[in-house]
Amino acid sequence: MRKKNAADAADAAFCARVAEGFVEPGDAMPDGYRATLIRQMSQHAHSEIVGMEPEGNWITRAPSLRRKAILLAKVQDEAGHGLYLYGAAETLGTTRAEMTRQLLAGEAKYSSIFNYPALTWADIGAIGWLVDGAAIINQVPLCRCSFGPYARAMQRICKEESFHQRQGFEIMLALARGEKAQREMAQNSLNRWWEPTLMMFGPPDGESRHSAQSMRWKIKLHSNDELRQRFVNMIVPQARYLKLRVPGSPKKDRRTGDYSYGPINWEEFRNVIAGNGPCNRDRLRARKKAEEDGKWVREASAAFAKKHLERRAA
Ligand code: FAQ
Repeated sequence: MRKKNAADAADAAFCARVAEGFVEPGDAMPDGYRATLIRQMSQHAHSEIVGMEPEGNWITRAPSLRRKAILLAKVQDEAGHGLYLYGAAETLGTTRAEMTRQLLAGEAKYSSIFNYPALTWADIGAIGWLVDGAAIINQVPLCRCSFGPYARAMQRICKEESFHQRQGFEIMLALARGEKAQREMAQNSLNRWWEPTLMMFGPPDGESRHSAQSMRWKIKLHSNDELRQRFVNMIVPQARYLKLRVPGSPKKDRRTGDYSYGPINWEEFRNVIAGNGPCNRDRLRARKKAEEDGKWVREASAAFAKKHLERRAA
């Protein structure tokens, strides 16, 4: 009993500490706080890196030089986001090698959304508009999360995500104003990406095992369902502007202003995060190949850094 009271007091003291300002890497923090941050930040970093795959697949097939240059820059941005996040997670005592090992061994998750294929050019529009749109809704609050390096990484990332969402919307706009076949391609993409995008926010609040503690620690600022609703409220008017039909025909609640959505197939979500989505195996195979192919580059840069340090010491 005395032990429990002491643990509760320590937890209350840390929650009070979190309310005062950013926690920095050298500060005292509970083991659970550190472990939760490493889990979430490494999953987030893996999502950025694996998230390059569906769009990267379209760089050689972009319909014009302008589209190709923009897509190339966007995919490079995602790589940069992964690096900021791995770097921020490393300040908590883990290493990039260990995080990569966990991803390749299937021990660490990455966002469910990247296990769906990009089948048409309109999917590149839908990924920018919907997936980056969801990422912004989820990540803008994280700029005010309690851990300094994560919050600062998110500030840089969110600026770039806004550009990503606009480029996706602009692709959809061009298709929506195009010929019948282009409008159908855009509608078909929205139909396929809508539900998987809603799943990105995580399971319903009643089934979210981490939310309560993460919100106490300000690692998360809003619940999964709150953010999902914000996303729906943002996208429905944009879809109407594009003259596209959102699946499920959302209705506005006059009292709250919220649009309805769903139902969401949570069985499919569980199946995808268990490794059985349409592209899970391809995604991990590509990461394993990249790790193997990049081995000589890592060895060469480590040898160069060692030589440089030795010269400086001499
Ligand atoms: N996919 O208790 P909760 C992007 C897991 S970046 C896979 O609610 P939590 C940019 C969860 O890990 C997208 N797994 O969990 C881009 C946990 O399993 P665990 C990534 C999911 O952490 C755009 C279990 O379910 N963004 O898109 C998912 O409190 C275009 C129970 O769930 C972030 O990572 C899911 N969707 O809340 C890049 C943002 N949802 O670990 C390229 C930061 C839940 O116990 C192209 N992360 N799970 O085995 C977060 O905000 C949170 O971690 C949530 C999940 C909201 C994702």
